[in-house]
Amino acid sequence: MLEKVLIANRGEIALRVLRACREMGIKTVAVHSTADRELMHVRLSDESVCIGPPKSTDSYLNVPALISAMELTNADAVHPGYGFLSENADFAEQVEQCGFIFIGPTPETIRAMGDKVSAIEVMRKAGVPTVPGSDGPLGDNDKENLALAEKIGYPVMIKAAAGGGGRGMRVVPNAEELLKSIQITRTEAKSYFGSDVVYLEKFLGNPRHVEIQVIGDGRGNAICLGDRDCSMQRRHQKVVEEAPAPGIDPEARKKVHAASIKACQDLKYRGAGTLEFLYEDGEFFFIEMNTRLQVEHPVTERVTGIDIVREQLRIAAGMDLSVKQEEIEIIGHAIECRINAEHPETFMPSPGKVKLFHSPGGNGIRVDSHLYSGYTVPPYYDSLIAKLISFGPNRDVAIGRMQNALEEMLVDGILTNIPLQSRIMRDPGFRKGGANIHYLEKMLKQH
Ligand code: MV4
Repeated sequence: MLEKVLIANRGEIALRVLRACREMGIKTVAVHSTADRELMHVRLSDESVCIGPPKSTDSYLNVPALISAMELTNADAVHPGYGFLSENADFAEQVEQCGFIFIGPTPETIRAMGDKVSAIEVMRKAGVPTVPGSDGPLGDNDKENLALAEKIGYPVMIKAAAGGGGRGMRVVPNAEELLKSIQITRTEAKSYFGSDVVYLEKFLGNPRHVEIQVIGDGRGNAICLGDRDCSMQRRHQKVVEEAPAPGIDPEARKKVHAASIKACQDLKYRGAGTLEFLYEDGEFFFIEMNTRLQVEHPVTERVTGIDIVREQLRIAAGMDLSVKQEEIEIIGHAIECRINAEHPETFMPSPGKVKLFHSPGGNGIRVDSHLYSGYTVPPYYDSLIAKLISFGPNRDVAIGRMQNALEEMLVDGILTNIPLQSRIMRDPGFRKGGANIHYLEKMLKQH
């Protein structure tokens, strides 16, 4: 097993990783900025290193500082959590070149999936269904591009190969707009990501965002832990996630799970990963792959009984996956509400001192949070302060338990989106299940 893991992250996910390490007898090193000395996981870790000033570019994204901290503390491995350097192939490469273990896929895999054009090609070759489109980068031949878009059918979308998560993309309603849109997206892509490579896809008007959790051992063995629905989002920020995705066509689901496993086997994928799909009219279309642990991993853990972080640590140590595909069963339903320190209506961040924190509980409730009474939420980082995860034998019970938990939870001193989450749990469109990616933003406009 690994002896000592450095946790290159902060907040709830740093605490989540620390808990898994401690359970497994692995020593932990916390790294933190000067604004994060009071973090819960810093108190609980075996050692801690201050890696820089509050700004994340100077601390949590500071590669030399992180590698120095690994050397200083004699850590074996680094867990990047999500965000920050978690999908940075150059970081993973430097970690390995310095003789340490990166807890995640190889730098080559991270790089291949970071380029959306190459990710789509890899998946298509493995038999994963993709969105009809250019099947490669767009060239500079206007006639060919017009012919391609005509064949695919408008509206189409132009996306940056180096983009993702909603940045560097544009909907094109008709042929008149195509060439101009390609140019604009290229220019934006060049300035945002340093690459002007773009590709084209058919635009899906009302899809759901359904993603599939996979884990590979890096030697060609891979398992699928089922799917999650993350359609409840605002401005590309997920608000509620659930597992399994409700109301999915069983045949389509079986096929896409099998294809996702096959892709991970072909890739010799190492670690935890998520294949993102759009789901519309009973069909799945792959769009991107995330090569990291995701915020919403607990809903999958709850319905499978598998500890995903434990699997990540085992795989990093060269061990086998702890379960076979035949042993994996999806039981019941889990929902996650992201609790943010923000105004429930304006979404303005609301950092500050938490005068009182009371965590909810009861049957089927999990709370992943680094909050405690007296903690000050700093203004420099994302506003996620807790994840409330409810479980039940079915979706209705999970919703009922979530409603109780939202009412029990107390966070005094700062504003939170708890009232918004309660409103979502009461909303008939959410309660029906299967709302699409536009539902929440439309719901918010009504009020
Ligand atoms: C799309 C799409 C419709 N058609 N691709 C947005 C984030 C990035 N991961 C991909 N995104 C989309 N790609 C095609 N061909 C609509 C979106 C999209 C979206 C996707 C998932 C979750 C929320 C979204 C919100 C707006 C647009």
